[in-house]
Amino acid sequence: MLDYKTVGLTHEDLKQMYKWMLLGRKIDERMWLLNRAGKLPFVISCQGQEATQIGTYFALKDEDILAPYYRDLALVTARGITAEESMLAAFAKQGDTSSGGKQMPSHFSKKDLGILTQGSCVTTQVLHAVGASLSIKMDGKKSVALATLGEGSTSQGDFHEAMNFAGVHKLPYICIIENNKYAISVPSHLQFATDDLSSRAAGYGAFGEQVDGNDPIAVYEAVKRARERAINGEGPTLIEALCSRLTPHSSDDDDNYRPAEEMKEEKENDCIIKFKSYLVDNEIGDEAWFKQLDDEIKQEINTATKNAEKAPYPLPEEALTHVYDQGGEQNA
Ligand SMILES: Cc1ncc(C[n+]2csc(CCOP(=O)(O)OP(=O)(O)O)c2C)c(N)n1
Repeated sequence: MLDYKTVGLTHEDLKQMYKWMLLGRKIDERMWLLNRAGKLPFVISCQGQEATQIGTYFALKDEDILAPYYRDLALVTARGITAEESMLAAFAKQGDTSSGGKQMPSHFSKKDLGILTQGSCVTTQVLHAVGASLSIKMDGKKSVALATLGEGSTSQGDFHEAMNFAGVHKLPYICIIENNKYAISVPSHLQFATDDLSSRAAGYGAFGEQVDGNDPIAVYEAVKRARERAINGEGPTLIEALCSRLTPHSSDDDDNYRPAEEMKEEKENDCIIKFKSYLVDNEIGDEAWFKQLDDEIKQEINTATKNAEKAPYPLPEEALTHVYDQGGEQNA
């Protein structure tokens, strides 16, 4: 773990980081329970990727635009989508911020928070974020647009087109690959032939860097520097964060295709456990603090679950809302 003192983070920052990582993890775990109890149709996890997401969150400012992907539960929760709103989306209820309960779960978006709406085709979000970064540049604003995606998604044409365009126009764009080493069941060596993905940045005229995605401090540092370069007009950055995926791809599959030994290693490398030990070793959090946090989070998730479960479904008359612009030509 990178030494927090070298990057200017305080004890309070580190506690906040841990809190957001844990909240993301616990909402996710609850969703799996609800899925196995037959209450939620589908879950796709952030588990193992919380350190990357929260390190990223901490390096950004409210005015930055986010185009996340379906595993970014911890990131969007820290940004302001509440546990209850995520539960409403998972239960397909009216209060879901992305579509009023009509989109698949984990298609995070909330306009007020600068979280762009997303499609189900992987990698489309990188183009949306590059478009946002072009508008930021044209408006002369001092902010950035950031997209995340899995390493398998970098095989899509959209990824290369987005990076190339951002490099050519020196856009304030940050792309984070959350490399969890699998695209559903396809391992890295069948996804790309290079040793790493960050070195591709040179070919796009971007800055590239690989970081330990299980270390939120290292990710924070890398994204902070990327943001500074972007604001200074130095163009885009491609960050490859090496993450662990602690669950199957989604609640619809199992992970029989992964060797047991590999899964054991991933679990030993669990970013939440490692970060907790770091806080304990550095005397930043004691047992009483961890216990209180666990209790608060449990309470928050219990309330979110209960409220979402009893919330109303979208009405049949809403079938065409949130599809086209309200009052727009296509919204007959
Ligand atoms: C264009 C497109 N092709 C295929 C899919 C089906 N699909 C959904 S997630 C996924 C795997 C993506 O893997 P990766 O980008 O590595 O992300 P991870 O889920 O591992 O985080 C695929 C193939 C899709 N949604 N969109």
